[in-house]
Amino acid sequence: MLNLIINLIHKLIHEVKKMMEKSFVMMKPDAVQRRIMGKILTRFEEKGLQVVAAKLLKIDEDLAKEHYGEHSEKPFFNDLVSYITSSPSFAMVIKGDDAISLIRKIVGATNPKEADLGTIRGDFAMDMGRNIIHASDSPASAEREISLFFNEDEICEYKIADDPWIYE
Ligand code: RTP
Ligand code: MG
Repeated sequence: MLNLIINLIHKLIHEVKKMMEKSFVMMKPDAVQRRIMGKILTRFEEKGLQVVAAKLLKIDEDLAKEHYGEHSEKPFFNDLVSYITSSPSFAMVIKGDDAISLIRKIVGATNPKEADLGTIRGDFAMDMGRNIIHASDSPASAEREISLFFNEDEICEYKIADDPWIYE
C-alpha cells in the first residue's frame, strides 16, 4: 500500500516536471484548400505531440475578429479577417511537454520567406497573408484561444500508448 502511494507521488511529480501544456493550433484556409493538412499534422505527431481536440469549421467574421483582436488596429487586419473567413479552417488543441513554444518553433516565423527551412511555414508557404497555420504565442493566448474555439467537453484527455517511449 505504502509502495503504491510512493509510486503515485513519483508519477505525479514526473507529470508536473514535464510541464504539460496545451496549445491552440489552426490550419488556415490555404492549408485546407491545398490538401496539405495531413502533412502538417504529421509534423506534430512525429515530434511526439498529442492531438486532444480537432474540428473543421468555417470561421465567421465575429470569431475571426475576436481571435485576432490584438491586431484590430493594424493595417493588415481587414485582409487577415477576409483570409481567415474565406474557407474552412482546421482547429486543434495539441498537448505536450512545453508545447506552446515548441509548436511556435515547428511552425516558424510569421513571414514564410524568412521562416527557416524545416519549419512548416518555411517549407510550405510563400507570403505573410498565406502562411497556412496559426499557433498560440503564450500560455495566456493558448487558454483564451482554446476556450474561444472549443467547449470543455470537446477536449479529450486520454492516455496515449507511446508516451513512455516519447518521455523518459
Ligand atoms: P498567427 O497569430 O496566425 O499564428 O501568426 P503569428 O503569431 O506568427 O503572427 P501575428 O503577428 O500574430 O500575425 C497574425 C497573422 O496576421 C497576418 N499578418 N500579416 N501583412 C502583414 O504585415 C502581416 N502581418 C501579420 C499573418 O497571417 C499572421 O500570421
Ligand atoms: Mg499571433
